[in-house]
Amino acid sequence: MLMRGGTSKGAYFLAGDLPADPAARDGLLLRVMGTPDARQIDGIGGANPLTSKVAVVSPAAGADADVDYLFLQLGVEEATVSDRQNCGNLLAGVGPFAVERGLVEAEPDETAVRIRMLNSGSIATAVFPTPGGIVDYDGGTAISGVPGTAARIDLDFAGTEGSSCGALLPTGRPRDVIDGIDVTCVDNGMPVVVAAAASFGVTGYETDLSRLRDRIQSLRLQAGVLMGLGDVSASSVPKTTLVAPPRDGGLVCTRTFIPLRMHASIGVLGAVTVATAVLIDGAVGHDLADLPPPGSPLSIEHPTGRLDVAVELDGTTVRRAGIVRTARKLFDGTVFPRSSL
Ligand code: NQM
Repeated sequence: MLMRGGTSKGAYFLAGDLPADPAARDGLLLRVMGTPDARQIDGIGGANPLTSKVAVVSPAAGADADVDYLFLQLGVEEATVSDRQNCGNLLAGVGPFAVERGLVEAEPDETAVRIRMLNSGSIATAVFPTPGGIVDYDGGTAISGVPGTAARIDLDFAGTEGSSCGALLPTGRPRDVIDGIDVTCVDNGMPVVVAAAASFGVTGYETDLSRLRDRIQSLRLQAGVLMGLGDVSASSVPKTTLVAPPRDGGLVCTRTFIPLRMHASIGVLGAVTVATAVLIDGAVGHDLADLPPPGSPLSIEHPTGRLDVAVELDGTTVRRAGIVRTARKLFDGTVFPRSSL
């Protein structure tokens, strides 16, 4: 099934429909997407990392979840398949997909699905409308980066701290210096290196920062080692987020690199992680942020609007993280991958 999940788009599969061997599965998925090719002309990928994504869903192996969700990020020009990051955007489609495929029985009004995110082991709960036991994708909720409105999907996260790195502040410090630039290395669902836009000599409000590519790569390669991720030259994490003072009533303004292209907006768990960093005393961004009263949404400004997240901290312990998204079923059918890479 092809679905839009939040501001991403991807192919959703039942795990049982894919080869069990990860190498065979990854080879098949590359051919499904049309990777490697800048235009992905011979596959169903959309020539961008945000539309070159796969969700693999299966009945839950443990009693603490209803379904298991493995996220795979495919390269566009490079033949890479990575399970080293979560995707909170495709996550928005997992609950509806589980109902559509009969893995979860819908309630008559709204349905809550507990989803184990296999990439990190953490659990998310998705709540979405299912009037009469059928998923309703239509509704009045707008999210920046997606035209029109759709049904609201509430996502609540548990245990996202240190999802890939083992600790919220993987270096043990709220601030490090790399290449002479102050950074905060942080992971509350997504490994991110946060740096002030000004320390790169830019405002952080630009729409094209491709000129920073080499400096971003140098920063993230060194940060990857400090964060315990090892050699990240072929990995989609850590991401890098440049922060600047808000200029649209939000918490902070961001420009995010995934890992080297600029994101059209910002990822869900990326936004949760950046908001978390900014709340921490001594972290990069804390001083330039406009902190709202406790309990208010934290609005992350990005190139195409704002993304509101909820994060509550107790020192450096995360008490709560959540977000509102939408998703839509776009197509359900048979894909015909080419026979070899
Ligand atoms: O941060 C893009 C996206 C993402 C990931 C990325 C995501 C998240 O916008 O949870 O959703 O950071 O590569 O889908």
